[in-house]
Amino acid sequence: MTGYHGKLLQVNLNSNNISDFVYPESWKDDYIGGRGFAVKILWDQLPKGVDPLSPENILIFSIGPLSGLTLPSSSKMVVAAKSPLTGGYGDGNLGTRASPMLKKAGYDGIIVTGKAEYPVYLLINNNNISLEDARNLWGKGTYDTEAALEKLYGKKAGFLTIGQGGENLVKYATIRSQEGRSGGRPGIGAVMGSKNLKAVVVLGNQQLPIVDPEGVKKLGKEGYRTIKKAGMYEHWMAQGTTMVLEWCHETSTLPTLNFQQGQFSGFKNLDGNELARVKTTQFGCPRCNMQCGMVIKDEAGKDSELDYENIGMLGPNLGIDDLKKVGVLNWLADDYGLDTISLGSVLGMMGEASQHNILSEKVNWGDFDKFKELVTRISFRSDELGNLLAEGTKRMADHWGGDAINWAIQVKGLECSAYNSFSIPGMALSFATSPIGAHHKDAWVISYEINETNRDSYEILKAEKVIELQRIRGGMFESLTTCRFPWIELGYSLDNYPKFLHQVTGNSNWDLNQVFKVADRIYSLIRSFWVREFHSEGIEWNKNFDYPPAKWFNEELAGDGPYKGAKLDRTKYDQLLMEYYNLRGWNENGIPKSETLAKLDLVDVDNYLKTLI
Ligand code: PTT
Ligand code: SF4
Repeated sequence: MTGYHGKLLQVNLNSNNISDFVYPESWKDDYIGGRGFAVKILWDQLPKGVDPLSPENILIFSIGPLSGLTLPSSSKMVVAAKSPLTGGYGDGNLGTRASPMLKKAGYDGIIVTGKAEYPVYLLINNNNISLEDARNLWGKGTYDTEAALEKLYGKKAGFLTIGQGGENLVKYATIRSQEGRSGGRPGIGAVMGSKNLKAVVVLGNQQLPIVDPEGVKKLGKEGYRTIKKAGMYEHWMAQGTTMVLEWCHETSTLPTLNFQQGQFSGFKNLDGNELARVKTTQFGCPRCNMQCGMVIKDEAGKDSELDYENIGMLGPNLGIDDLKKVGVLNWLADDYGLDTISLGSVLGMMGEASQHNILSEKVNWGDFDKFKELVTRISFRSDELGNLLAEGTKRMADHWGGDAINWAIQVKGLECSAYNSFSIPGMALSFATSPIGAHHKDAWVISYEINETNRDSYEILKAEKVIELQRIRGGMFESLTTCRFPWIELGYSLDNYPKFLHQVTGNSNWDLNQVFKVADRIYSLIRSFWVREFHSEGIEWNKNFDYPPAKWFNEELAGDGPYKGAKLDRTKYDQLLMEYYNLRGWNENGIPKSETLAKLDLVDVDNYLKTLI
């Protein structure tokens, strides 16, 4: 009983071989779980230079020592692989019943390699593991797939599914779960599709490996009570993440018309107040009392679950000011299993290309019907345009050439989430140095930057804050693996997490500093993975990969508002980036230095990198 099962389930779809992967004891202290285990497996086991959509790629479902326990918002799971969108490390984090179920089934994760001869789903029922025929599910959306599996295995099972987007290898296809959650923005759903794996079903009822169950129960109960008593709890329960939309408009950071502008005249039709007015129900991930899944009846009569990112990217970014129409695009993305952020960015780029008259086929801002038609053409790659848009904004820019790179709002190929950062250098740095390509999840520094610093300055404290947040959010929460919302939204103290770790594992050495050292190890290993994979393509890693979207340097923020005309300064950004590297112990190309890797007990990784550079 050590807080872990000590093994991951290993499934080879080429041979149908199913076995246990017993990992070294040291991984628990060195990588904790979740993202930490995922990158360690990819570094150790993935042959370099593998095509992400080939059978050789490794698909990982990884939980952590706190996953699924009765403590606040614990039912998260990391899904990871080499990304088909970026060619580097890719992962996502979704709330799913598969997380507690996998723990109860006796595994700390699942490793999938190979490609099944025909579509299958993986069925895990404690120690009974099988691959089942999924040919009758192939071609179905995620809602119907989950409903069909639920009929067979009941509501208590955990489900992970892909839709037609994953089947057709759309490069930003995600994995979906429990009729509302979606994870794996950098195309982890496409990796699942490339393996002919339609779904994973998990059922378990074994005892959990906790050293001090009574202690966890007590601290967990206190946690739920603390969260309910938080001053913002009621407001959060009314609006969830959508409460930030109005703030983004006010601060000129709302992505509008493909990030050309930062304010949207129709924002009141889409903000948290409007959502609270029209929402029909709300739900949460298992083990959570914060229920941020806000559901509305969309224009087509479907139940559509909306978060801020979905609304920002499919509303203002496309010039659509009707929540029920946004709901339709969001529902389709959920059913096809596409990431709404990248989808909104791809559609926005199409809108901007049309604005510049470079295409024979056009879409006008606000043209809901046309955007809706494009979502389906993308999901099925049904024609030349749909096929191109399925590749993401970076490849669209390569294809169109000329100024198109200014319309691709991405870093390393992954599209930016819904925070327009023309005049926000710290947030730009956060997007640029996120370990999976542009995503706000590792360091949402924007509210600190706007509220507590000189907004458009390039002070070193911004680089420090980005790293602090990356350690907490990208390191701690992604490896534990629990939801970060109790802390970030309602102030649940970070100090609770090492306490839980101690109670679960029996290791009394855990404190925040120890956790942050693991976070730094994970970051440097992920960076080394990118360097290795790019090198295998003949590309030498350099600082240009850590630059925010070209638009924020090359154009000025348009539209209304006090920040009209703002843009980033390349020389100052460069200095901020160097300060970031310096603080991380990485060299001027953004590659971890030998002494840094030695301090993080990654000498083997250093030795390997020395053979490349
Ligand atoms: C996350 C990204 C986000 S982040 C959102 S809304 W957000 C979008 N949601 C999508 C969706 O829905 N459907 C869809 N088809 N595509 C979507 N793409 C977008 O995906 C998510 C919540 C949210 S809501 C956030 S911030 C927090 N993220 C956490 C995280 O990353 N780690 C962690 N330890 N805790 C977190 N808690 C919060 O979880 P990706 P989810 Mg998602 C419908 O996974 O790939 O990281 O993309 O996980 O279960 O849906 O919860 O304003
Ligand atoms: Fe899931 Fe939201 Fe709860 Fe986090 S706060 S666990 S995303 S319902």
